[in-house]
Amino acid sequence: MALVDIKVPDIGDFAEVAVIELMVKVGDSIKVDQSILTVESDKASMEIPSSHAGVVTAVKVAVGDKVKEGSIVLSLEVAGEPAVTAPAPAAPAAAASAPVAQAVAPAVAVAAVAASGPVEVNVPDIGDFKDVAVIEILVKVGDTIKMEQSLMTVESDKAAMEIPSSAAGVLKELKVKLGDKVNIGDLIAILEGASAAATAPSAAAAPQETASAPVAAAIAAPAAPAAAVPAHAPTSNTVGLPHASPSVRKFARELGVPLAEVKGSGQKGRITEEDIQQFTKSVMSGAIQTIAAQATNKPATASSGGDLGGMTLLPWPKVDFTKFGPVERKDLSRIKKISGANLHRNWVMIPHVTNHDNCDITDLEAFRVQMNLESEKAAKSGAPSAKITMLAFVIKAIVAALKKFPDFNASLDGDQLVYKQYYNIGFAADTPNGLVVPVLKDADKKGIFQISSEMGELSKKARDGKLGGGDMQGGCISISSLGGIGGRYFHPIINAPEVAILGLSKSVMEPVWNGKEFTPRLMLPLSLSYDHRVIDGAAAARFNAYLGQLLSDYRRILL
Ligand code: CAO
Repeated sequence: MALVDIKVPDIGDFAEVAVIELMVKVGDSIKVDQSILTVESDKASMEIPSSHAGVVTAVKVAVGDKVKEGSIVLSLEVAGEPAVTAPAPAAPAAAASAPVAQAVAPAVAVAAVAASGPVEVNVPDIGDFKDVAVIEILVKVGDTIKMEQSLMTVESDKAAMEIPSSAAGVLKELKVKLGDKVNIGDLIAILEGASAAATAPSAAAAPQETASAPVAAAIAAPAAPAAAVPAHAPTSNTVGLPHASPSVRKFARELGVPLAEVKGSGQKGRITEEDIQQFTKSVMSGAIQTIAAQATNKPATASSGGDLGGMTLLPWPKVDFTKFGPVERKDLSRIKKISGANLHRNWVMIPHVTNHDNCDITDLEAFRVQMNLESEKAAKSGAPSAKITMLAFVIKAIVAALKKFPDFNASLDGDQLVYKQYYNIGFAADTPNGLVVPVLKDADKKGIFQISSEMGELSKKARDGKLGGGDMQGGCISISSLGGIGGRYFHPIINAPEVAILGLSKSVMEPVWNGKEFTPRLMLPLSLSYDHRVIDGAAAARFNAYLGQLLSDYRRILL
């Protein structure tokens, strides 16, 4: 046993952040990457994970303290470690599990600074974040927006941040909706009768704070002067808006609890997990009704069932399992929590249909085995060698099928389809912490050996928990292969915003009628789930049949 000090990791551009929530106490056993406290700047809150597993012997900070990168926050008794001061967890880009946040300066208003003209509000500099999801919209069309008022909350898998407006005026149009992904520069709102950031008193009034605040990039519209952007992130522009950490917001969303209706018991009215639980209990017991339920006169949380976006759901069964025998409780892993939420959304929002087919891979498997034998022999005489996998052949074949059926290489974006002209293939990888989907990039430009070797590297990174955000982005279609494990056909869930996913099951020798007799053939089951809003059943059957033809006679790929 040794004592290890746990420090605040790289928290981006923040100089100092306030501790707003302690999530562990002396005596707690904690795991690596478990969130230990929540810190908050004036714009983003983030959870700080532990770099080590062990038992907490001392908590070195209190709620309200200010901390920065390198501040010691906990002492842990760690098994089998020399007494050290633990290095802070690696910077976010290097460690997928470290929290990351950038202060969000006000959304950038561009175009006219004139008092009455329309003003476009764009996503400001949000640091390294890409494709952050809009999880809350805090205003509605017709609202009078104040300078620096928060317009919406966006969330990555690590931090939630509010996007403030850099202009005042009446909200004429919202350009995003819940669930949309946004990036720096994206247009999010149009204000009318606006005065833009150039006139913001806070921009001029707080020079000292300005010096230490991150500077937002101004995104200029063509032929329009970019409005001056206050570099200081405002401090008290969220009056009346709920304050809660990312995990509490997520918890509330999972239960369908409207955060705006929950009274926070934490510091400065911050909403805690207990507040959400208490609110849920009160709704379930009928002590209170949500505003939505009052409107429809029905109970309305996910846990209570009720009216959930038109679906009437039964309450989740609440069982005291200990009545039936001993049990052990374990927290869901971070990956399981993230993938679970994604799978749930995709399952509920995408009308899935799955087309099942078989294809004859007897010759292809014989070729693969022969190539691997030759490779092994070559390796014995010192030549470079690599094992080639069936999945690599399927990836190459699926690229050919995507080229023939471009609808499968599309994504829905509102009323439009985005047709991709690149071929990045995701593959589900089973890891000790849960399911992840690394993406093999530019598969059309790579040969079978290179695909096999890159897949091997990505799978290893996945198992070691070392995949970076970029390794899991940009997929066109995904493959979920359970072939090495077993089973006969399944119904894979589409990885939005992709429109299809191919499931592979275990290939087996089967008697196949060739017109004259039954012959033993190695048959690979293909289960193609598709988004029926984009792909018709006939197209899916054709895609699967074509893929089968390619795998049955790989020469066809050259045609
Ligand atoms: N039929 C029969 N055997 C198969 C097969 C198939 N369709 N596909 C692979 N195999 C065999 C291989 O021949 C290999 O056997 P040998 O070791 O004897 O050569 C073994 O299974 C392992 O195959 P592999 O090393 O080629 O690995 P893979 O390409 O099949 O899979 C990966 C790689 C990362 C996809 C896999 O490790 C994995 O994580 N699979 C699970 C994916 C998953 O969880 N999907 C569900 C998601 S939805 O809930």
